[in-house]
Amino acid sequence: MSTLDSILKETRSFAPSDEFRRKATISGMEAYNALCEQADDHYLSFWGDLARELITWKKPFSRVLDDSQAPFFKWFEDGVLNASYNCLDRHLAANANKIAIIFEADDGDVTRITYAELHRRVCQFANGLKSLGVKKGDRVVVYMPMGIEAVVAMQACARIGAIHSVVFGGFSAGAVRDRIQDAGASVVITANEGMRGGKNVPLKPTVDEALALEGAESVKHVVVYQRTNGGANWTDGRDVWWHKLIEGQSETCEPEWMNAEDPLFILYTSGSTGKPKGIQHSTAGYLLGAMNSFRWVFDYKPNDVYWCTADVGWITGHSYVCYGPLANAATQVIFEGVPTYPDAGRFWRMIEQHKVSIFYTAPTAIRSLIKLGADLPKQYDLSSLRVLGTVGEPINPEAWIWYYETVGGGRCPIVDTWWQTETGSAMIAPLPGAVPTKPGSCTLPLPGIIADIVDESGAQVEPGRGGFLVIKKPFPSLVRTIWNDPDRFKKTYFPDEFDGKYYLAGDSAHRDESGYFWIMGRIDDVLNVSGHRLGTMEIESALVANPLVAEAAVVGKPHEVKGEAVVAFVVLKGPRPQGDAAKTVAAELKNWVAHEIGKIAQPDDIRFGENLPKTRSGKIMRRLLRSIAKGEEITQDVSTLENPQILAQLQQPL
Ligand code: 7RM
Repeated sequence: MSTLDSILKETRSFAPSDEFRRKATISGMEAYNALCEQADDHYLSFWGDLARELITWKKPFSRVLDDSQAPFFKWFEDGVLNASYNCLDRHLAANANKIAIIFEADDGDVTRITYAELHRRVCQFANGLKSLGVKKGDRVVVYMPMGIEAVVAMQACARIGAIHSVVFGGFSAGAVRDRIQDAGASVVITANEGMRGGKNVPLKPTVDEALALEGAESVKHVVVYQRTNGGANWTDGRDVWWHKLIEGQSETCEPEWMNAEDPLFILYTSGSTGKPKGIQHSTAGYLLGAMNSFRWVFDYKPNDVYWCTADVGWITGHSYVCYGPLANAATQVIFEGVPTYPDAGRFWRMIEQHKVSIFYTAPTAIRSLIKLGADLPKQYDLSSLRVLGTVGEPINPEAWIWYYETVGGGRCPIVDTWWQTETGSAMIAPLPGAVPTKPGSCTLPLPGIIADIVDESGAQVEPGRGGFLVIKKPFPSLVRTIWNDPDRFKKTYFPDEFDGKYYLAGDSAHRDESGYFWIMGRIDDVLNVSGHRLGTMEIESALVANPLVAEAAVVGKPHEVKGEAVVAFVVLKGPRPQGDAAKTVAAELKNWVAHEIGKIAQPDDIRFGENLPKTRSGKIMRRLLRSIAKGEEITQDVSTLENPQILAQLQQPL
């Protein structure tokens, strides 16, 4: 790939208020720069000091990094610890009665649970798992609705040294089977059903179906949490109710003391091709990344009420629900439901009710809430908020400004956090009391993260040019390997093109004159129009800047002259236009893009839908859109698609 042409022009910048900066843990650019310098000058002691300061060790480590088998790096290798001990036990002296979790169910029911109570429940459930024969190193699949029990299940695994593999509750039986099989899981933890948007979602029936498929024979037991009154089909000897399992179990459970490099969990990610990769994380390095980035990126303080809307089925729900907040003894909200039920004011009402001070969500949720009620936040008291965050995809400047003004009241820094399942914790994000933000940019790397943008020879590209986003030094929370497939790990993430030295993120990005990072999309999504390589994100941002447009996704289709032509899939704020009205709006949008960024980026073809095809975690499925743009029949697996019915709309030419 040659370098990319960057066409997005966004010059607004927002520094933290003096008051915010003064109170922040990392206060001002001097403090940020000092940390970066420390990391540059003494990389190993920088990470070693943090690991000693933040983690409670059973036995301290003697060496920070072993890179003799790069890229299979080992951090803090001879240290001994337990992740669940670090999230629970060590808080009991000072914070036993502090609220750990405020759980709001789909129907609005609220449950509060203290650190002491969470600790008791985790210990009991851990003892229950042990009674089923689960031991250190065993793999346990967690297929649960979002709730306290999902966190208990993960923490209980961590406590006894079992490796959890959380599978998002929206995945199909086939996907569940694939993950069970690859991991060789012996136990599945699930619920009879979940509740989302007022509807019951079956879970146990999907597990039954998965276990009836070939390849799932490793599973010996299924633990079933009774979330609703609905029953469940039962396989005697295999299935056991959660409440029966913990009956009579002790409320204490000595943690299994783990080596720093013992796997804490596997989380499967589906890339654009091939079978899902089992991203394997370590115990100590991962925990350090999650814990440290939580306090830096959110400027976390002990009296904050923090809410991350991600499900535990995604890495965000691991690092910034299960591990980061609990390791910091934070109080957090977790939510079972969806942002639009019973109405599009749900998030804002919950922020008001629980006095949320740090709110972390995805751009896709923000855009859909703008579409459904741009003025709704004004009906709620959101004055408790002090930090806002985004994750999962680039946020277009229009949505950013709305989030900043309408939700944050112009008062709250927005932390746009770039990271991946593979990186385990936030890599590029503003420290909110230090780094001024720019709408659409994830700003600067965290201290200790040596990110860069390079061309295919590994040379740094000049400002304004796009290229491959890489991380040039190993860091503690980086993926250790792909479960059962070290060769694929090496080829995918430390390719020979860069002498196996750089971690290749798979995203394209560019940097502006002040060194800020702008993510342009996945490498596979790049367009080549008449020799200009364009990131999808910039054209999408231009489209969304038009007042008529709520959401847009851009892909390429082959073109005789230009190589590739731009095809845009657009969701309007109003109803989906048809016939001549659609043609008129399409012409207007084409002119708009030509005017905003230039003729080169002008779409040849525009399609309108009521929505875009998205994965369950809200990422747009561009490979599907590429097939539609080419007029191909859709043969891809659409089992992870949230809303399959809109494909027909998008297939309709104007
Ligand atoms: C945390 C998460 C990773 C991919 C990543 C990017 C995209 C995530 C941002 C972003 C622009 C961001 N893990 N991505 N965060 N793009 N700005 N702030 O999402 O493994 O599920 O996805 O998501 O392409 O490579 S993930």
